[in-house]
Amino acid sequence: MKKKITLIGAGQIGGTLAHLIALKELADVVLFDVAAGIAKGKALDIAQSSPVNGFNVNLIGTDNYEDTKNSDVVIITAGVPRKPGMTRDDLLGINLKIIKQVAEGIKKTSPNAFVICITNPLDVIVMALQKYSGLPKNKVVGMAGILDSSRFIYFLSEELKVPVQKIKSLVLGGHGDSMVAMLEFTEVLGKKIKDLVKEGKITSERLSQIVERTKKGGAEIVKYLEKGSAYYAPAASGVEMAESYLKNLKKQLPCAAYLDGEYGIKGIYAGVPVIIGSEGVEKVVELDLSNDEKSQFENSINAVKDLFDAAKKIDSSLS
Ligand code: A3D
Repeated sequence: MKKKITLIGAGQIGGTLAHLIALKELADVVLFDVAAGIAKGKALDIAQSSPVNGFNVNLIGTDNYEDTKNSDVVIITAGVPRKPGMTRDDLLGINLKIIKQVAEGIKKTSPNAFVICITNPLDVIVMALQKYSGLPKNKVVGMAGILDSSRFIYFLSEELKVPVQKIKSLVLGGHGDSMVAMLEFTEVLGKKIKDLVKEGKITSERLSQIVERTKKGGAEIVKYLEKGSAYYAPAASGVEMAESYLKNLKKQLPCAAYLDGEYGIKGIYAGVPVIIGSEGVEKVVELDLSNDEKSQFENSINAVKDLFDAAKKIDSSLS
């Protein structure tokens, strides 16, 4: 039987998700948006490309949660994106309200779905989504680390003139300026990046600049676009998570997952490597972090905690 993916939010990322899912024939797609016309228009437009691209996927647009019923995967991008000069945290108040509505909608219609949240500020919104919906913590997860890691890998590949496929890395922690590029786990052509620094292939200053550019990777695009934020790479990252779940690929992917003592942290969502398979988040992978990475990671977790405290002030039901 064909799988069903619902996309809550049919904006820039939602539309791109729908297109990628259709091209991959991953599942039938329901595009849901409070602006029903946008959801219907994009679903129809993508469906009309099926004779050209030769995919066989059913696409519909709607503003009715009944149409999303019994989805296998729900990907949430409902909310407001950043405008130039805004931080992700500036979106908190408005996106919390939106996510509360969404949580109620999916809890009623797709309680067994694997739910991927993309709405910012990511770590706090995914945590609020889990609390509002009451869905199991292993089935509610946030997308950010794949995107941040992908940006870092791309920048390194440009700098070192090495294909992206030959670079391994991961970016962990909260999805904000405190995110941590894990240099001990960064390898280029099988060599640790730190050894490339020692060999003089890249200076530590240049590497630091690339890490900084990665942290500000979202803002760089917001500045160019002027109206809205990145969507191609975020959508590609969301699809990778959905695919690993639907096909039980058990890929290890950096995602915002609920921490229950892993890395010495309890009761909060943050970016860590996880295994995604048919049970959802099947395992949080605990890496042996260096002291420096550990302290940067803890610093990032504290930033997420502070923002969650701010969320609790906005809505006391999150306490
Ligand atoms: P945009 O193109 O504005 O689409 C958002 C859509 O959500 C709009 O079509 C709205 O009509 C819709 N919407 C608003 N309220 C509701 C609701 N209650 N129910 C259903 N739909 C609703 O934004 P976008 O697609 O560019 O970005 C979506 C979100 O993703 C924003 O919060 C961004 O900040 C965030 N984002 C996250 C990342 C991460 O890496 C985590 C990257 C890029 C963007």
